[in-house]
Amino acid sequence: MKPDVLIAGSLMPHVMAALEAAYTTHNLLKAPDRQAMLEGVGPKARAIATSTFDGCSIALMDACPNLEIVSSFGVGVDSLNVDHARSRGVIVANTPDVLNDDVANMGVALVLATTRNIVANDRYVREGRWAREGDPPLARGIAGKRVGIVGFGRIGRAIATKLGVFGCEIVYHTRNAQPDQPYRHYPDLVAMAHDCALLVVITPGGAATRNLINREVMDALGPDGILVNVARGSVVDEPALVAALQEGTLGGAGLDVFADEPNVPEALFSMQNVVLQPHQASATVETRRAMGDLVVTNLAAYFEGRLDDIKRVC
Ligand code: NAP
Ligand code: 8YV
Repeated sequence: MKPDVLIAGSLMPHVMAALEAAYTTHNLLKAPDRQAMLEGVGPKARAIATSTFDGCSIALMDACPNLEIVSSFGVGVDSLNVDHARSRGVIVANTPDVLNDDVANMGVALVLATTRNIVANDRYVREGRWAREGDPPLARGIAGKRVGIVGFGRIGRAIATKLGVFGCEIVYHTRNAQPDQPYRHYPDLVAMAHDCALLVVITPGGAATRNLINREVMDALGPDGILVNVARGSVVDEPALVAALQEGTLGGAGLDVFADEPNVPEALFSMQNVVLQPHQASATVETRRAMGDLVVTNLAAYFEGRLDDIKRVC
């Protein structure tokens, strides 16, 4: 008999097709009465397939008393209640590594877009201002600049390698130093911000990193400093960021993620020194396909008893 799998997140068509072929699926997102579906199907569901975006609430897990595994689309697990899953002995599988390159590329793209005024200058040309007013102000280079990476895991290290090619001096902040890395570790984030021209944030979200980038960190980065966030909106104190940009105590920002997506503080819209993205760091055809494949292969590894092949956080 095929295992019963609850679909609790919006998944790509190729993922849905593979899951529907291998399991008896129950799509909560399409249920006319979600509660009724949960009451009927919850007790027999052995797996939940979801995404970082849609998450997996404690109530959803607990509506599935025989749950064995949650397989999620995305590397971030801040929306998946991992501690609760662990306490129940439920495996939480995610999609690490396959997105490192594209997420790191977005970090690099935001570094270049903010320092070189790419978006503001694009508008300058389209609005006919180049012809009317002449060249825009000079931008800033990044060769020789010190860039602090906040969070130095799979993606943070990929960003370091890529920015190294541009001649940046890389330093990093994490809770634990990584002695095998050739870069300076700063245990003190404010001290690192003070010494850097740019910060690139790529930690997990969740309680441990909430508002890690606070006003003190932004002030240390300073009026010429640039903050790039490809981690989670929750890692940056967003009202403090808006205030620092409005007051000119922070030089600019490149933001892929926000505290209350898809809502973005309107004050940012008119700022020429800010580049905004709608949470697109992993959003390429290639990477999203690979992430989707991993949602499927993680479940297959579990149900085929190949537990060592599961990409999992618990
Ligand atoms: P990872 O390999 O687990 O690395 C996480 C890094 O963050 C580690 O170096 C860790 O070091 C550090 N860290 C954790 N808590 C910290 C804290 N309180 N203070 C300072 N550093 C801390 O994760 P990854 O695969 O690189 O992914 C990182 C995150 O990127 C994901 O969790 C996700 O939220 C985000 N992400 C965003 C997008 C997007 O679309 N924008 C796409 C993919 C991922 P220590 O444990 O030593 O502190
Ligand atoms: C996706 C992400 O946008 O992997 C993550 O943690 O934030 C992104 O890759 C997200 O997973 C979509 O649900």
